[in-house]
Amino acid sequence: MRADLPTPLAARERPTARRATAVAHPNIALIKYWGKRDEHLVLPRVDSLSMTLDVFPTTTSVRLAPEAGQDVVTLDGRAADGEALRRVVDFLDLVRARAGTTHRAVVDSENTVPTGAGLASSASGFAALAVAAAAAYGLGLDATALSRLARRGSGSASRSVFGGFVVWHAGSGTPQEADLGSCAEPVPTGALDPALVVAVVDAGPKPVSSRTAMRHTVDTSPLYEPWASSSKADLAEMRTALLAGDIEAVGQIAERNALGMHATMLAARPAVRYLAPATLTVLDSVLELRRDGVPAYATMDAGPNVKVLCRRADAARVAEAVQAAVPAGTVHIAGPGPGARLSDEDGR
Ligand code: 2P0
Repeated sequence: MRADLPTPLAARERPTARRATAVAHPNIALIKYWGKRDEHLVLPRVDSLSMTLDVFPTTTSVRLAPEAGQDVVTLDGRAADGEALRRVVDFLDLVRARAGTTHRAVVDSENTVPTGAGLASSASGFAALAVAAAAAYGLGLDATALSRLARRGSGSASRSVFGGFVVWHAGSGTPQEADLGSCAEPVPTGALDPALVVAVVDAGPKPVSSRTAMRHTVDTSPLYEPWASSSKADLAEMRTALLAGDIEAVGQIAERNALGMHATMLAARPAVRYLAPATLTVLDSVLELRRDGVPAYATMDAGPNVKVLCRRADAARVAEAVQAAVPAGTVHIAGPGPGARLSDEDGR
């Protein structure tokens, strides 16, 4: 008996090894996402709006490894463990459930953004993972479905699936209905030639994850609900300002929305404070630019770094002023960037 020959059934069961690589860029919210209504489904309490950047891409490859007993995840050349590994494995479990397979994967992800520095590495990371994993497992999803899927890895990743200015709808109704409705889409804009000057004043990891901080803020901050309702009005005004190509209005709305979000955290009990002395130094330099007639407006995320919105034509001057304010910091100029996409690294 030739027991070593594969039977037709065994041959059928052997999957086609699939591999895909995707690239995604981070995004910076001008109307912030802060607070969830459903932790498991990653449903936000508020709509948010962002600009996808053309700097700091994440490249992620996913290779199905049917022979493997567990997922192998490498982040920036190091084996992932703990919370980072758990989040990737949970995400792959979701993809596997949809693909109807239990095959493990080998994931390799390279970030060019300083991880954990409040520069949204989880947005580019999970957007790239969603696109690569969906392709490797053969899900055949369109961009909207990819955005919905990326959201489950990290909320802000739903926005990085699209390029340029993007709105992420909170979704409404039952959790199941909101799960369907909560995805991102591009936002129409008028003539706008924007830049975001990114001032990295501290590239170290943040003391509290945004996931933990937003939960704590929703649970304890008396300022959370007022901010969330004013954020709705901010979003409506932001859409009008973008359509009009009015960079000053866009900047004013973004700055007040971000400062309001930080106010909710400062009022949490106990307070969560991401803003550092160097953050305020940059904010002062932005005020000074405005006094000198340069439209420049600041926004900050879950970290001390500052992103300054301005006209592309003013970006070099803004970068110079910000760099002079924080000589020890690193300053980058970003423009609007592309949505997440498969790369042709795999011969596509
Ligand atoms: C934003 N941030 O809109 C806001 C502003 C930080 C401050 O999205 O828990 O890493 O994975 O959904 O996406 C950071 O939150 O949080 C974030 P999870 P995520 O960009």
